[in-house]
Amino acid sequence: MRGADALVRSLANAGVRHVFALSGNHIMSVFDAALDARLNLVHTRHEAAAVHMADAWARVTGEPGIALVTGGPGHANALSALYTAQMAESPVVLLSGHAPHDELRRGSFQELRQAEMAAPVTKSSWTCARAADVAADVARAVRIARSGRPGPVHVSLPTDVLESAVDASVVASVAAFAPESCAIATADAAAILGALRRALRPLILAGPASCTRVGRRRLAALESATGIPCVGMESPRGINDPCLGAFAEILAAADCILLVGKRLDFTLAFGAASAIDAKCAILQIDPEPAELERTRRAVADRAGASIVADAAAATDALAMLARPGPPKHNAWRDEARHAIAYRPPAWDRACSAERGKLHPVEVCRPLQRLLDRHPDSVLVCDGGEFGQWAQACLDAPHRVVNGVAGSIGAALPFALAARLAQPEAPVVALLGDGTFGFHMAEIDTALRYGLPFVAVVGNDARWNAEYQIQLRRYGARRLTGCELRPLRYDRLTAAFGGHGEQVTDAGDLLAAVERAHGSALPACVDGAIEGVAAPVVRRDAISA
Ligand SMILES: Cc1ncc(C[n+]2csc(CCOP(=O)(O)OP(=O)(O)O)c2C)c(N)n1
Ligand SMILES: [Mg+2]
Repeated sequence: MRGADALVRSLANAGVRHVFALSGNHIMSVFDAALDARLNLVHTRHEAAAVHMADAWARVTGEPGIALVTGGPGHANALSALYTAQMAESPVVLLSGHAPHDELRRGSFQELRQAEMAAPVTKSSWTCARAADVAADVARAVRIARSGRPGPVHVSLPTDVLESAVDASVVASVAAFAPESCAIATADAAAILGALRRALRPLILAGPASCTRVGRRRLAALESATGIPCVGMESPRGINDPCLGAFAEILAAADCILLVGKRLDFTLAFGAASAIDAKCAILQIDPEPAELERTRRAVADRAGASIVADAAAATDALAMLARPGPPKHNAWRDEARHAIAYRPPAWDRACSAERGKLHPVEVCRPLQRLLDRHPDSVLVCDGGEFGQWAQACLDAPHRVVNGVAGSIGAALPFALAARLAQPEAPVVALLGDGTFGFHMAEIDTALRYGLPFVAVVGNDARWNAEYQIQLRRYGARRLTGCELRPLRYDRLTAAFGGHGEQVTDAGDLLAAVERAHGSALPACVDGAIEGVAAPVVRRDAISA
């Protein structure tokens, strides 16, 4: 048995079924070993796409997502996608081939300080020291990725580690992959519930890891047990996330906020009085002491309980301990739910001022019918302004959005991995035209592996988010360089062998999307849209 065999057997024993990979000299032993294990390699067209797929797989299934790339440039290509997974709190493990130990610092082929490069975008990052450790290392990587605040982990695998002989006894046990847990003490949970009950307008905010389907169910259970509004936040728009409607009003009115695994970062204006009332008490439960310390520094005068515990387990523990809240909270909760569900009535009449073009709302709204058809539907949203409209207009049991990272480009790999995770449900990805270009070669991967999805492109022939910044900041006479050509992304998809249609009339959209879904191919519906700014939802008006 080689190190590579110990690696794949350990993964397969632990229940890993798919590894998202891109081949290269350093890792061909792993490809070879996978043949004999029950491990499917999804061979992608770009290393970042492989990591994005592992990320989406993790978010949709709750299982760890594993990516495998080659050393040097393969590893470097993968790194950007780790940032998206890190900010989304997604348990991803990146395994990268690596130059052999005995050639290091001698100018080995594709030699690179890989672990150091990956360190800032991972929870932990190291190079496997010897073949006998490889199985234990991968198990430890998965364990770290899933423990505490979930997130990516990297292990570099030198070729000597993968190709040397090892004893079969080194194969890792299933238990070695299990996450470590940090529960909340009952007394701490009771104290927090007490503080929330005493408040007039309490609010519970959760982070990106709580925005998966399982996470949202957990939050809904806590809301129904406590009667206190529980809100998951996963957008770089933070309090201006249009998918949270008029939430900013509620946040500003709250007098006691519990952060559960939610960072007091830029998404909450660092706790500034512009977003959160200067007298509002801030309680926090977080797996990372450093995060608690950061909050205490930011809001020293109003920091309440500050507890080290896992967010998911603490959410469940609070729900278990909670008694029905005082009646005063019912009206507040209804008010919060009403604000979050609010969308400007004008959206119902939204239509484009330009002939042959659609308003983003006209593209998004009809798709809800398709998403509602299945209990496991997946909604993927990505891109600039169009992605914001999509998130604001649509919902589905699984939402995979580009997230707090604010990094565009992952939609097609996300959709492909979501299809692998949900073989029967509609998988609909909404993305901008600029965003489509990042990973369009993955349409080929989708075809090779039989993984259909429907991509709906809001095509405004622009990097509109940046165009809108130029317009706001520098004025209409200083617009520069953000135009794209009116490319036909439907035709590009058809050229790959997929299904493609263009829509220029709102009335044709649903039928086109139905045909795309029915084609059982990776499909693109190109919606020619007017490039309008993303919405900022306020109850009195929509401002851009
Ligand atoms: C990886 C990455 N590169 C660049 C950006 C900056 N950026 C944000 S939105 C955007 C434009 C996206 O264009 P498109 O996908 O067409 O969406 P639109 O805004 O036009 O609706 C750009 C360049 C980013 N957020 N992430
Ligand atoms: Mg665009």
